[in-house]
Amino acid sequence: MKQPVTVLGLGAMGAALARAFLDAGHPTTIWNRTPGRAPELDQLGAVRADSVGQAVAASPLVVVCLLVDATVHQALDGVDVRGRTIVNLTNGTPEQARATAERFAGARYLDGGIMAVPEMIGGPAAFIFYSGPEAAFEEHRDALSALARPAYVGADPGLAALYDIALLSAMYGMFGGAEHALALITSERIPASAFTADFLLPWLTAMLGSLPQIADTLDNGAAPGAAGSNLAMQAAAYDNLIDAALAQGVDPMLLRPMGDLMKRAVAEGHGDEDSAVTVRLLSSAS
Ligand code: FVH
Repeated sequence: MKQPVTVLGLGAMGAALARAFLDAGHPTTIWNRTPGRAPELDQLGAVRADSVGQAVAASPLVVVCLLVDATVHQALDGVDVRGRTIVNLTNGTPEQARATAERFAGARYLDGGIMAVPEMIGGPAAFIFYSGPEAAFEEHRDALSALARPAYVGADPGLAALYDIALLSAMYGMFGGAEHALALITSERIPASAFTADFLLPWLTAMLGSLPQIADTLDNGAAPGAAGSNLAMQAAAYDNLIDAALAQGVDPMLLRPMGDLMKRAVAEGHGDEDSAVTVRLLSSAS
């Protein structure tokens, strides 16, 4: 008999999580603010609770996947969570996660960050960060493995959100660059699909290969100078990116901050270093 689980929230992601638990054979109780959402789960054997309190009472493991942090507090306001393990997979900040952990002090609270879109849940590429009491994570590791590869990152409940937001920030920065590239290319009516397959994806993949070197510089403090692509050279060429965008009628709003940061690094005497120095400038900004 697999461990019974409850899923609160049956949006695109919550429904995918519930489906993965059902596929793995977990007796699954579901609840959603708007009744009747994700009707396919009923055919798969889910038990639909009439109230959030009834749903929480049904299982020792309660997975919450609502829109934002405030909705978690609204939905669970006044609900008795004592004796439950609450796993909150709703997107939020580290500070929100720590505050929510205090709010659920009567329960064991794990915060999580889902690194997947709904279609990836239950598949090999999906992973989920967890943080909070390690014993609670270990007790439920098997059940949580039905959703995605679990990655426990520490006892501080804010850590999973920090990892999550770090990866989302990297993704949005990368997409911002790619979207700008596509705006340039389509400004000349060049087909976006062929450009993406033949050049954009291979180029980004190759360039991502420089990340371990930057990370090594950050970890080990050594900044021996950039091998073949120092910051002074990059900053000098960067004006061309802005000028070309303007000439093509493309707004360079996504590119400008990166150029400003590189120029600052050069002005502060780091022209012969690699991009690790810009990480340090960002970290010291606050
Ligand atoms: N979908 C994705 O690609 C991403 C992947 C990474 C993780 N995110 C986060 O997952 C959370 C849920 O996202 P979702 O895709 O399920 O979102 P929706 O389909 O919009 O469903 C939202 C659910 O939240 C319920 N809800 C909203 N407000 C309240 C409230 N005040 N009280 C109770 N429930 C509430 C909503 O219920 P209803 O509108 O059907 O009544 C849905 O169940 C999210 O944090 C993503 O950032 C997804």
